[in-house]
Amino acid sequence: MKEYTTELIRNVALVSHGSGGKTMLAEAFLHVSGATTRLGKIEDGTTVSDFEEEEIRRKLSLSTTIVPVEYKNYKINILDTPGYTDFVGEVISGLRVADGVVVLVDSVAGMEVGTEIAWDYCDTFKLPRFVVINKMDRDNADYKKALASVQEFSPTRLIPVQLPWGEKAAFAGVIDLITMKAYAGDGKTAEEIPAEFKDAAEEAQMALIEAAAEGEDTLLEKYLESGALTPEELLRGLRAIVRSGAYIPVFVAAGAHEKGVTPLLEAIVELMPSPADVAPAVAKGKGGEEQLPATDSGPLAVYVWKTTADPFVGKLTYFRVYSGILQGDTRIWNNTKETEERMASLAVMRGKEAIPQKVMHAGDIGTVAKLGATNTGDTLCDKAHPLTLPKPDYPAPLYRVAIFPKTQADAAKISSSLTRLTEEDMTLHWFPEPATKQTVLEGMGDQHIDVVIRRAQTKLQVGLNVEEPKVPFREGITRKGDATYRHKKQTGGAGQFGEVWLRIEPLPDEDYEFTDELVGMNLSKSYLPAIDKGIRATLANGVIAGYPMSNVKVIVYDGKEHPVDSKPVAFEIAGREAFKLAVQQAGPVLFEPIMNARVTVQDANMGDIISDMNTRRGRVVGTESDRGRTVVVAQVPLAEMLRYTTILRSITAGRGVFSMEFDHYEMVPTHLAEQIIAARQKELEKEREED
Ligand SMILES: Nc1nc2c(ncn2[C@@H]2O[C@H](COP(=O)(O)OP(=O)(O)OP(=O)(O)O)[C@@H](O)[C@H]2O)c(=O)[nH]1
Ligand SMILES: [Mg+2]
Repeated sequence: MKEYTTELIRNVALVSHGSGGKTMLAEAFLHVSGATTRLGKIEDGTTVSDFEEEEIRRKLSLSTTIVPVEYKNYKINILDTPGYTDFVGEVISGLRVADGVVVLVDSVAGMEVGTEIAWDYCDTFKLPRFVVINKMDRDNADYKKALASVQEFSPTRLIPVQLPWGEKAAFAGVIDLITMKAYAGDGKTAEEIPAEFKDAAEEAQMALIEAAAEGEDTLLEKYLESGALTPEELLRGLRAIVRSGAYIPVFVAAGAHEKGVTPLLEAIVELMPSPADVAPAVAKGKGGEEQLPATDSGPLAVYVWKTTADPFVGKLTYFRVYSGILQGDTRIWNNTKETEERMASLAVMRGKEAIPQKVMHAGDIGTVAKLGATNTGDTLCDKAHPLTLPKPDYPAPLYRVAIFPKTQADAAKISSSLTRLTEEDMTLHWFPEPATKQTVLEGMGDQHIDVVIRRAQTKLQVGLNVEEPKVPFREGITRKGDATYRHKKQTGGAGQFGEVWLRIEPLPDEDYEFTDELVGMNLSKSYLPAIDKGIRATLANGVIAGYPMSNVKVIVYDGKEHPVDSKPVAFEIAGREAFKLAVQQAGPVLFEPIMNARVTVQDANMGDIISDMNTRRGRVVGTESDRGRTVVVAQVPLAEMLRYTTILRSITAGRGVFSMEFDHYEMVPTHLAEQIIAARQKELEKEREED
């Protein structure tokens, strides 16, 4: 592959709802540009972009793949993102390094929820975008209806730059309103617009010229005076309104049949910005913020947007050079990890194929193998000029499972494997949950977790089982309690003796406080640490249901000791038992995590969502309206939300999305708490029998 300088590079992400045809469009780009001799198929598992075993098995994309397309003198780095909402983290990572986006809209389904989510992220990253009404060959294709559904959603005006040349089986290609030519099939050659489309094309071109004239004051003046623009002026104006985000141009295609594909490539190089045309990246440097225009002469600033682990290749780091020029086989400074890395040789990936590169210019996207410490989100730079590029926000996890190793050998590898997997995937998290003594894995949905478990098996050779996780309840008290306990044991020679008198009270703002009000000589203060230790151990393991207890203040106010038999261990036991007795008097309760949830659905589903929330002990705090959708805001116990991704999918036929984050702990209603305590007591009994 040639070396491409900044102006000749385009970084363009493809986004849409699942199955919008992104991977096939990328495949068609490669084929028409001559990079491949055969057009792969999703059904045969032969596309360049969906090369991972799991992608082939499921016939859909699971991660963002990079597909460089060489067209004319340009290189278009296509970022093919997954559409299934569980993998939204990959979309965010892809958009982070894109300068423009092609949004695919199915000609039958129109705007869909996955498209809406991706659209909102394009707004977050302020990316100029194209809309492509795709799959125009489908039986029920309806260009006008699909376009209207996008316009209804988009606050930005849409402007067609092409018209479909027929529809459904009669879809022959595209009629281009810039050149006023028709392009049949893959669109490599231009021809006259067929007579029956002439009037429609002329009318549509007027609208296009009017929009393009807004791009520049001089163009607007000329348009107002003469009512026309030359093709060059039209293009110039169009470029301005697309890059500024004033308008979104609309195209048509049938990617899988390669129809409309060349005109689309042409539009990408003509209208989408090069890395040099976008606002400079802003990095944190030693002296504050630094603006980094994409030039080879700037300070080196490289952002890592993706990392993969492969049993054969090892670790592969995907980066974008924001500023400066990157050479292979050198040393580089990882400013995030504050460590130097040895860079092996550089490559450009085309799906799974690595194409070696000597250098990468500012703005380009490439890979390097076998970096030790570097992970997704890190910045690589010159040690003498340390810089940190910002990492995007990823959504909080929505779905959690408890993880168990399949075998003893798997148990030994579990934490290192989970750490590796979570380093690769910014929406995946794991942690040991002390409250339930389970290993928890959190992600965006059941499919996400399922894919991760399979990757653990195939890539890291670690077998994992998954179970519904326990809820991390907490124990607490509601009023004061008071108790005394005497521990006395006489076995042969030395005995044990310790007696503790204590009070406990609720402590709203702190987990635990231990004090004393000892006066006189009944109990020496030197035994207090032992008492404290006994109570702390009990707090960790809980008193009523086996969950950790918190928000308790303990006041030891008296006790008794024995000149010979008193020793710390005796007070540890006495403290523990006195504490347990006090808890029983102090109105012990269970607390549960309450989440703030935002559920976004079509207006028609609002009633169902609210009544379902009521059955989940949720409190609807309010509703907001957002472009034809309703956002239901609720506070709801985590215990009721463990499988909400699936529930929501079934209530809304896949058209709803939600987000949630932990907010606070609240008391579990008595009747439920009783059930949980009884279940835990049974479990404990069983454990005791097994021991
Ligand atoms: N009729 C028709 N079918 C298409 C077209 N493009 C893709 N398809 C089919 O639609 C399905 C999904 O295509 P993909 O290219 O995998 O879509 P995608 O957007 O990459 O899907 P995800 O990766 O799951 O988000 C496959 O069965 C394709 O064969 C098209 O232009 N016309
Ligand atoms: Mg795909």
